[in-house]
Amino acid sequence: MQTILVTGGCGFIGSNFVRLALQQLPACRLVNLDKLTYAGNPTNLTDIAADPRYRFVKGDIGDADLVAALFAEESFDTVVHFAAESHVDRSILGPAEFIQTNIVGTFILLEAARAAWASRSDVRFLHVSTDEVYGSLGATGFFTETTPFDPRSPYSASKAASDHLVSAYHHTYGLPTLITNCSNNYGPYHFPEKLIPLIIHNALKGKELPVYGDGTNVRDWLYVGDHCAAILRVLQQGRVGETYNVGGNNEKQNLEVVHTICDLLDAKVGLLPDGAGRRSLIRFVKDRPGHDRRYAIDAGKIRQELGWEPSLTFEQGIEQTIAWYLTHGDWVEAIVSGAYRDYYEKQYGK
Ligand code: NAD
Ligand code: TDX
Repeated sequence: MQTILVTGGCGFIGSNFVRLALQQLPACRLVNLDKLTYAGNPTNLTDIAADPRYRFVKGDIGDADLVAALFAEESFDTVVHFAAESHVDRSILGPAEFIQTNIVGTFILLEAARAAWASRSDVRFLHVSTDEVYGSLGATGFFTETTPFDPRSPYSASKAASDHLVSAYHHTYGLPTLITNCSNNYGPYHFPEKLIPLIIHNALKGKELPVYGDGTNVRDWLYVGDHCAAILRVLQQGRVGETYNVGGNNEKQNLEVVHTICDLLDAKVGLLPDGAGRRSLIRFVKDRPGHDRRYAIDAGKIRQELGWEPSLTFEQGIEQTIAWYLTHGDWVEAIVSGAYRDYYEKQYGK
């Protein structure tokens, strides 16, 4: 039986992964270690919480004693490491937590795995990372696994540091590691501080839709379920010590994404009470400092070596995502009226 430690399983991607792993790996045991920061939400996993194969542990990956005790108690053979501070804007406002969780926390997990696993080769440590470590592209070109790191925000710098540590533990200690660097995800359970869920929520409420700069920055969008499937594929078939880029070949300018959401919502729920379409809510606001211009992933390696392909286009994925948010209004409301309320109201009004 495979015994998996998932870190950050109550977040956006982690919760989608936990659900998929329990479906796809019937014989696994899965322990979810999550600190439940503002971004961690146990209700993301209400449907599987009673599964006898699943255990939730509230705790910090930076707590070395707790992590070592969990390794001793559960005899993990697999780690899938999602836990991180993940929002670029927050890393600009206050980088300290990003350094602590993303760098020090990853180091503590690596140390625990090294101590518990000694020289075992039948184990895997999969580190989930981002394309942002590669920096910013101009109008052309793609990030490959050999693109030099050039992180520009405290968030991406902390993720780059953690990627380097994971790689170093493979080269120095022979730890059987895998790294995935993925482009922007979207889909169910996406925390409403990030562009797509924020725009959906504000557009439904008739609130302003903040677009940074001129809205021409480009992101390469991937449906979260496709990212989770890629992680499982890398876990099962990836070559130890390797990095795999994951992306959906869905480059869009931010303004295009916002227009698409506005138009779909107008069509699905009707125009605003004053008869205007939701594009009228768009406001161009002050740009993010150091805003990366364009991300675009070359996913040729994972496609050719492991046969992974995204299953949804952006057009299909955004339809499904909007449908999910329309039927999960309570989930968003609970977040924006709970502990997150002060931050949200300061930015977007009551
Ligand atoms: P998220 O912010 O939604 O979730 C992060 C989770 O980690 C939360 O449940 C939080 O409580 C938990 N956590 C934070 N600090 C912790 C700590 N010290 N100890 C234990 N748990 C802690 O993030 P996400 O968007 O789901 O991203 C997950 C991972 O995927 C991150 O490592 C991120 O860098 C990476 N990633 C994200 C994207 C994206 O588009 N969201 C793309 C590529 C890679
Ligand atoms: O209000 C907004 N207005 C706006 O124009 C917000 C929140 C964002 N933006 C822009 C900034 C980016 O160009 O939209 C784009 C997407 O922004 P975010 O949703 O904040 O994502 P990004 O900064 O690209 O990072 C995301 O993808 C890579 C995740 O948050 C990271 O964790 C992941 O590594």
